[in-house]
Amino acid sequence: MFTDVAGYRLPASEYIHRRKMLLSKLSANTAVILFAGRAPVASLDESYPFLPNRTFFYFSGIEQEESVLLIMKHDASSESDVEVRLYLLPREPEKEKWTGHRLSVDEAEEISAISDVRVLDEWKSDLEEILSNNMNIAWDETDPSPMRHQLEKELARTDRFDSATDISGFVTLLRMVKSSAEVAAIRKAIAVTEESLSILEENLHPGMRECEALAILECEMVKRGSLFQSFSTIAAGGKNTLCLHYPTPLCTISDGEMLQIDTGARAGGYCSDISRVYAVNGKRTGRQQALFELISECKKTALEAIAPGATIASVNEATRKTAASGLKDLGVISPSEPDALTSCKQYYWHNTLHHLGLDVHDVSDREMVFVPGMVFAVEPGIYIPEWGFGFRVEDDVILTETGSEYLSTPQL
Ligand SMILES: [Mn+2]
Repeated sequence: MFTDVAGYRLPASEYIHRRKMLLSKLSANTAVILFAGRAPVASLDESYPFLPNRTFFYFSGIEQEESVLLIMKHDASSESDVEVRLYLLPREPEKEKWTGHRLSVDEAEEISAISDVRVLDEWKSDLEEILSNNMNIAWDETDPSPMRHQLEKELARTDRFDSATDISGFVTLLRMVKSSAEVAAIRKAIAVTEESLSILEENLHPGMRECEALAILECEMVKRGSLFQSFSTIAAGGKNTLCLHYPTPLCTISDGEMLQIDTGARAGGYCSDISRVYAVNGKRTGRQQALFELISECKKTALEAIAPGATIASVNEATRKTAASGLKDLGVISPSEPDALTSCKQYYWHNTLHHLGLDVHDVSDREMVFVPGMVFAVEPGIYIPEWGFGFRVEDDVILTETGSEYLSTPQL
């Protein structure tokens, strides 16, 4: 389940509002066609978990395979001359015995506030009607689902392909600014992550394996209803902290070593993304403490730089400056180095922040100037091979009218 946390859901009014925003951008005689997609095959009859296409989900709140959303605007001068339809696989008790409950018409309407719910069998003939009526087609060109590729073929056959409008750019702009319901979902996801982290912290001990830490975290998040987290949790100990997306957490973490955790529960489809570092014996060494303090300093710089009018590049630059001067103070970069900012890049080599939402690295226009309502994961990270470790500390932040505010509780 994508929505997770015991069915945590955004109110249906949210989807009504989003569809209204989309409709306001459409010209007359346009049909927006969006697909939920299906779980990709892993091997033979085994599939990867199903996660809905985010554009489809953003406008419907539905997370059922093979569903189709159709939003039509007939007359540009009339706000009411619109139609919204949802096409779903029909209820089939025999199949549901194998693969679980399918949504009824009433359930789908309750989630999406779409009253015109049809069975998927009707989609083919309805599409033919749309095409024969010469409606303009709009879709999400980034959608890799088989049904969209099928439609692509259909449009190529009727010579309509080049005239189809891609709405993904506009949807990106909508998704970059979060509503209060979206922020509430992200807060819920953060609460689950933080509760799980605090239980992990109580269970840390020298000699534990990275996978044990990972298992404790996943157990606590799943227990709280977050069945599919925002991404695969990273648990790296000792020198493995030098690998950003460390994929093989099987090593033992020895006395005196640090454990890097990068994790995030999901709620209502929305992600959290939090990184913490722990000394497994409960006490940071001098160098570990020094690096932790420098990263905290970088985070403070980033928080001050995240303000209306800033950009991802301006926050990166401000934060790297703090990192460069700190690394000089620590003697990692030579005090006589004339270009500390360039030397710093070998220790601080990833971005400081990314947008957070339905995707963990959420859709964004990277050049766009920050406006209130944007939510970021802020994760300054410094990795020092000469010291045999490095880490990042990551918190989730919202931009308000005046500046940035923590959504998560920063680590001390
Ligand atoms: Mn992150």
